[in-house]
Amino acid sequence: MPLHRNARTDHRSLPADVGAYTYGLGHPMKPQRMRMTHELVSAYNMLDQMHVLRPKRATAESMARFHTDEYIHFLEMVTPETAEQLTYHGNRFLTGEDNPAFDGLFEFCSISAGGSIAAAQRIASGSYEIAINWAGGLHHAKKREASGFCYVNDIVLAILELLRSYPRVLYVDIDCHHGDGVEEAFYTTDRVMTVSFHKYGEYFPGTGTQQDKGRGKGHGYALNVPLRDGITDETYKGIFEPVMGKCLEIYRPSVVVLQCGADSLSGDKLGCFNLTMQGHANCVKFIKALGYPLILLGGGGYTVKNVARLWTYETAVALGIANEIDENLPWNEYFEWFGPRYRLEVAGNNMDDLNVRDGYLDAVRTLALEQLSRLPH
Ligand code: TV7
Ligand code: CA
Ligand code: ZN
Repeated sequence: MPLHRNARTDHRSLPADVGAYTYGLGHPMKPQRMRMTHELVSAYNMLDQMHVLRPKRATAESMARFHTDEYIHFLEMVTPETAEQLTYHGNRFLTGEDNPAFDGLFEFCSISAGGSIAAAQRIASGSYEIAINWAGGLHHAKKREASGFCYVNDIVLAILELLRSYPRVLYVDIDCHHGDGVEEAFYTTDRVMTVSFHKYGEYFPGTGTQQDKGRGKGHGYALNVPLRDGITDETYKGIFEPVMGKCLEIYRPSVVVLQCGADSLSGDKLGCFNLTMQGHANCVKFIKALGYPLILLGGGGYTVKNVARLWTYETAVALGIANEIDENLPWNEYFEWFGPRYRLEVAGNNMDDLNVRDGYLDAVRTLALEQLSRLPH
C-alpha cells in the first residue's frame, strides 16, 4: 500500500482503514494517528501477541440505540457537497469548523463505533480480559448532534452493549477535555458511573464542575475532577490513584471502560497538561492491576507522533510487556516522524503546575472523596 494515499482511491472503493480519512486541511483531528499507532504496534511485533479483530462496521440501526434516527440519517446523507444544503434545511446537526462534513464521514463513524461495540461484545462474552479500540473514545457526541470533533458516540454505544450483560459499568476519562457526551447519556442512572479528569476553566466544552454529580437515581454517580494547566505526573497520580482507588472499592463495577485521550500529554497541540508518557500510562497500569475486565479506547491527541508513541506503549501495558519494550523505536513506515531522538518517550517540560497553588488540588481531591463516601456501600 502506498505510504500516504488519499481517503479514497476512487469513488467506489472505501478506504482500507480508519487512518485513511481526513477531517480536512488544517483540522487538528488527524485519523492518520491511528495508522501510525498501528504501524508502531506492528513494528514492535505486538500484533502476534494479541488477537487482532476485524469488527463489523456499526450499522445505522445500532447507532440509533443512542442517537436519534433523524441525526443518523443525516450523517448517512451528508457529503462535503451536500453539507450546506442539508444543514440549512431545518437541520442543525453539525456546527462550525469543529465538525466538518468530510468525505466518508459516515464510514469513518461506523468503523470507530463498530470497533467499540465489538470490544464490548468480546469482553461480555468473557473470552477476553482487555479489548482495545484506539479509533474510539469520541466522548463529546450527543444524542442528536455532533460536538468537538465527535459525531457518533462509540463509548455510549459500547456501554449500552455492556449493560445487556453487566449490572454496573465504570467509565473513566483521562482525555484533557470533559467527557460530557458520556456523562449526559448516563446522568440519571446508577448502573453507569462516569468519572472525568479534565482541564476546567476557559476550555472546551465548558462543563464538568464538581457540582455536576448526576441526577435522580444517578445522583453521585457522575464524578468530575476539574484541573488547571500544567499538571505533572506526580500531581496527577496524587489525585487519580486515591480517587479511582476509592471509586472502585465503593462502586465495585463489573467492567471498566477507560478513555485514554492523548491530549493530556505534555506538548499536545490542544491540551494544556504536562504528563509524560509514563504518567499517562500509569493510569492504565493502575486500573489494569485491579483485574477488572477492561476496554481501552482512544480519544483526543493532536501532536500525532506522541499519540502514536503513547498508544503503542499503552498497548504494551495491556499486554503486560511494558517493562521489556525497547525505548529505541524500531524501523517503521513513519520512522522519520519520530526524530530527532527516535525514542518511545514523551517528556515533560518546565511549565508551572497551577494545580499545586493555594491548595487547589487538595480541595478538589477532598471534595471528590467526599462525594464517593456518600454513595451506598
Ligand atoms: C475528543 N479546540 C475533542 C476536543 C474538541 C475541542 C476546539 C479547536 C480547533 C478546531 C479547528 C481548528 C482548532 C486550533 C480547538 C468554541 C470553538 C473554538 C473552530 C476553529 N483549530 C476531544 C473542540 C474545541 C477546526 N472547540 O475531547 C478546523 O484549534 O473550542 C471549541 C469551539 C468554535 C469553533 N472554533 C474553535 O479531544 C476527541 N476546536 C482548525 C481547523
Ligand atoms: Ca476527561
Ligand atoms: Zn480532548
